[in-house]
Amino acid sequence: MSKRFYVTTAIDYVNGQPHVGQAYEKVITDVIARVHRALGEPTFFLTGTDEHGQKVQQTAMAAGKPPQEYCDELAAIWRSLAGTLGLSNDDFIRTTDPGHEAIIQAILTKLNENGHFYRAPYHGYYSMKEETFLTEKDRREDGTFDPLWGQVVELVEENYYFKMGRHQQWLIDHIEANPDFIAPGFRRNEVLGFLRNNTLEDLCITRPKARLSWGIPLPFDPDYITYVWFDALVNYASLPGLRGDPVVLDALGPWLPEGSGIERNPDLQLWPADIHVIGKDIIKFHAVYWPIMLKAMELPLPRQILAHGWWQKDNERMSKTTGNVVDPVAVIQEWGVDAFRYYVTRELDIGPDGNWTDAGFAGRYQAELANGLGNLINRSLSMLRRYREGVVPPRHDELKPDVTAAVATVRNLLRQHSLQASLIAIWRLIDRVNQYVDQTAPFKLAKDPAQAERLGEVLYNLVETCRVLAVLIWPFLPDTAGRIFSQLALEGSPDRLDLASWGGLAEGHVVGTPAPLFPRRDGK
Ligand code: ME8
Repeated sequence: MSKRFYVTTAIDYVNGQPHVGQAYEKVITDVIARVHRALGEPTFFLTGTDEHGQKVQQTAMAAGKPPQEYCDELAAIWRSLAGTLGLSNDDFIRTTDPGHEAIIQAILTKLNENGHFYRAPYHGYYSMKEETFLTEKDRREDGTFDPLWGQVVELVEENYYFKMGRHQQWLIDHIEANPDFIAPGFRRNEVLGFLRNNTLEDLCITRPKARLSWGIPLPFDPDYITYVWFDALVNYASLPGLRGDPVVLDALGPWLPEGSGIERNPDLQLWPADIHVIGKDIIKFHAVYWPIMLKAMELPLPRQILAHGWWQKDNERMSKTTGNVVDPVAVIQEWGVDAFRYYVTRELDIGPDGNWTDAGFAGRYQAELANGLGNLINRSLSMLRRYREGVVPPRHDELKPDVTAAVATVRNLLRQHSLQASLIAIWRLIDRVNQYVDQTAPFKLAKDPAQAERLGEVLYNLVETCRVLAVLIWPFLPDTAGRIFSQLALEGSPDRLDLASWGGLAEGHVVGTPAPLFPRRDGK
């Protein structure tokens, strides 16, 4: 068995209800996973929850619950969100899984024995909210710290540190030699600029248990727990390891505890990850610390860190205090999952920041989904049933050149993970074919018995295009794509791009009954 295409999302903190930014990231990652499946590549898609650390401990305390109980409740909400979003994830990791904890401890032991850590006192400032140490450099001109850091306290404590100095140059070389390692390009330049102009400070990888108890115990010092980011980043490799990925298990070697019950599975080759999809705020962790951790662990680096932008609502930062956070579940309940998936991938390219507006959402729903795609499918099928009792006429290739060109364009764009551009190209085809209906006017042809053959030609072109469209939209709108296939009375799922070649509908096949794909939302 060959290596699978392995794609991951950031794992979400379970310190509140899911918001649209987290949901967006999961959707674009799901589309990428489905694209690779549609291209016929064995694929593995991982998502999950980040459950340790100060933020979660504080939220659990505020809710009056023991952290584990609190996490169990919240993780159930996140798991169900994956279902609500229509994700095709192959697994769901929780950092409180005992298997993950065992792997973290094995890695920490290995790195400690190999001399990557040292213990030292620290005197300085600490952001409770971001769980980060701050220095004098982080002070603003007036001597205060940016409110984004939340409460900043003065700390004196001993901790364990990961030595960074020896890693800076090879990491710069790696990023320079691999132009696709960090995408988009402007993010790559930011990381390179940071690495070239700053000396990496050693990374503090512990917190004293006396101050923070909710974390994975440090295997070689019972007074400490593991820093939440060290624990969280490893999820990408621990899950493959737990499922028996030989590359990960070889790196863990003798450090894996006896009796862990993990069995090698040579058929499951996941590591290295092909893409880590993350938000712009956590690039440093993924493009600097994570590669260095992997190098120290003697594991190959991921092929790409793909950083998306952030959503605002009506041009303002979404925050619980302002109360303007878009709730993805409420949107899906009102509009349907595919409307949500469509809006977020169509509105925002992967990279820049985006702006959610309810009017923009409703506008795209009405114009592009209901009047564009939905109307085309509905009228094509309705006419075939009305004029031909649903029986597919003989093949005719009038739209073949347009459809074939669009399929080739979309296939290329999908390979590059240009999701927004793919949707634009698909909708260009939809518009073209809606025009074709207006130009050929099958409703007029139907009135003239002498035009019966021409009517058959037009109807074939229309329903065959509907079939191809189902295949093209499947990675983005899997539910709608499946419904188009069932309205066409086709067996199986439109989940392979190979099915997009022209001429798939056979003469004599009888299609089913059309039903509106995107019902009118009155009052919107
Ligand atoms: O950072 N728009 O978790 P998280 C777009 N647990 N994306 C957004 C967003 C917004 N408004 N707000 C958040 C964490 N995100 C860590 C990750 S990975 C080993 C550990 C994105 O719940 C954010 O950029 O704060 C991140 O990629 C993801 O949601 C989870 O954020």
